[in-house]
Amino acid sequence: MEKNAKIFVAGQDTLIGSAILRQLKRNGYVNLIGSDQDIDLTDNAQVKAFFATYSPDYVFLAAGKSGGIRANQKYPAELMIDNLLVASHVIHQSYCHKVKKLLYLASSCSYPKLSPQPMQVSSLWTGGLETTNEAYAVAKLAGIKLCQAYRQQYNANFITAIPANAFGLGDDFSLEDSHVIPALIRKLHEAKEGKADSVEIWGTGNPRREFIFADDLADACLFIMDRYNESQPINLGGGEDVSIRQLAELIQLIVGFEGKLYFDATKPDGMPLKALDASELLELGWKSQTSLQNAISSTYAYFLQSNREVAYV
Ligand code: GFB
Repeated sequence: MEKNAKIFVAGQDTLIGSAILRQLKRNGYVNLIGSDQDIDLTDNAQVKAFFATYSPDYVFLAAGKSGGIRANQKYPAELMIDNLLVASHVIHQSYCHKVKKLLYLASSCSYPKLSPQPMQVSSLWTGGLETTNEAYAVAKLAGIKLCQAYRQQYNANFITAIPANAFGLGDDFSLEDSHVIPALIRKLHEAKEGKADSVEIWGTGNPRREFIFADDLADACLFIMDRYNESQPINLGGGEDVSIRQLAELIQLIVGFEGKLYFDATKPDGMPLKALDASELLELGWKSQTSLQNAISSTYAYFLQSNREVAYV
């Protein structure tokens, strides 16, 4: 991407979209469009008008609602329709306005529940999905297929990527609907403040997940925007997987909560293991910069800072 290219990040208010925007600014991209726009990407007329006005050269498609395991169980229709609409509108308008290149971000839950691990792109579409997030995963798979279809029929350079479970600055720290890392940061912090004896962690603690810091993920997105041009998705990961128990203990240490962790096995575990085979990305020369421990510490610092700001309002 040329430094003065017109770049549109769809989903600037999302964890990943906001991290991509930060990374673009850090790397000297000056023509970032749409940052002051309040467009509803689920509304086709608004997306059409936006593309007609700004005609971006490059698009990062990191929009669409997402949530953790409970949010996926509670709002499958909302998550699915939002992601389908956003992807359809942005991908189609990118084609209509001859966008040079588009990167669509899918999700690791697009892989079949029982994929061989670490998950390879060849496992996509080979088996049943994890039921807790099936609706969202189908919408994400549709986004991948739509990009491939525009490439096949119109030769559009639309690429797709599958990130590991992302977390970081600007995350959603709600107790019920967020992903595990922000949820545990908040739970353990509040338990420390309230001098609680124990904290409840959902599930058995046995599932394993690979996580990626959103700022590292953003760096990988810019990296592949410059180097990757294939139809098949590319995995964005490369870290090690940890069990939810190990993760909870690490967050406990960082937060400084001295009570006990209680694992509630009546709550869902979700997929037993989600780790990505990122060898293609690593062979291209990308490496993540931030250790899990440092990334969680930064996210905790962000949480404390935003808590303070909320308290002063
Ligand atoms: O992050 P999470 O909601 O996403 O949960 P998934 C990961 C694991 O952490 C599950 C456990 O085994 C949860 O049961 N966990 C323990 C908790 N305590 C908590 C807690 O307080 N909150 C949360 N949220 N989890 C999501 C998908 O699955 O992954 C989405 O539902 C998306 O569709 C995302 O793809 C990347 O990894 O299980």
